[in-house]
Amino acid sequence: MPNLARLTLALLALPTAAHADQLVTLVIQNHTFTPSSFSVPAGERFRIQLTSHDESVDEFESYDLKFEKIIVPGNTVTVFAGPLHPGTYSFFDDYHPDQAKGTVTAVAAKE
Ligand SMILES: [Cu+2]
Repeated sequence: MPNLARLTLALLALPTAAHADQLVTLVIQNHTFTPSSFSVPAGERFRIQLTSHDESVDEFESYDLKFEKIIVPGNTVTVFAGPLHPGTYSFFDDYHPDQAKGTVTAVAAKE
């Protein structure tokens, strides 16, 4: 087998997508996020799937994580975020920002 083909096969065998982006599931109800705080591994992309049990439209937003998404009652939306440096980042419902707030903490992997 030509070396190039052998190399290609070897690369294909590597676990390039060792794990899919971590999925975090949130609910918003009465303009309150549950959970309102969660952790993710630093340095990895992740997804946040938010389902609304509110009775009015919300806007799921984060300046820190750079997403902004309208969510209508009864719907589910997914946003992508990360990879993050270790630290705590905030998100909120831009239509009820004083009430609906949450944080994501990116935790460095142990060496
Ligand atoms: Cu709201």
